[in-house]
Amino acid sequence: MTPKFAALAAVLTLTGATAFAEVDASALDIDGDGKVSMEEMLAEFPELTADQFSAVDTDADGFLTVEEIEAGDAAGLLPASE
Ligand SMILES: [Ca+2]
Ligand SMILES: [Ca+2]
Repeated sequence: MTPKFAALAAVLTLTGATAFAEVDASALDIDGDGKVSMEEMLAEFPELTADQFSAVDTDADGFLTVEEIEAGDAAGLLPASE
């Protein structure tokens, strides 16, 4: 690996870590019931559509868990947060 590619890899790793940390899923759970509703998601993601919510809600129970949000964020399913 050349120094140039090593630097690029370091930047990509850093960028990925930063993007992953952007969504603090536990902070989205406003009422503290352990899951995040569409209303709670809209407080952080005003641009979120019902289709996007459904795509992140992998078990289709109508609520998002921290795991679902983190997976959805990593997959680029969430819009930019405010
Ligand atoms: Ca909640
Ligand atoms: Ca769910």
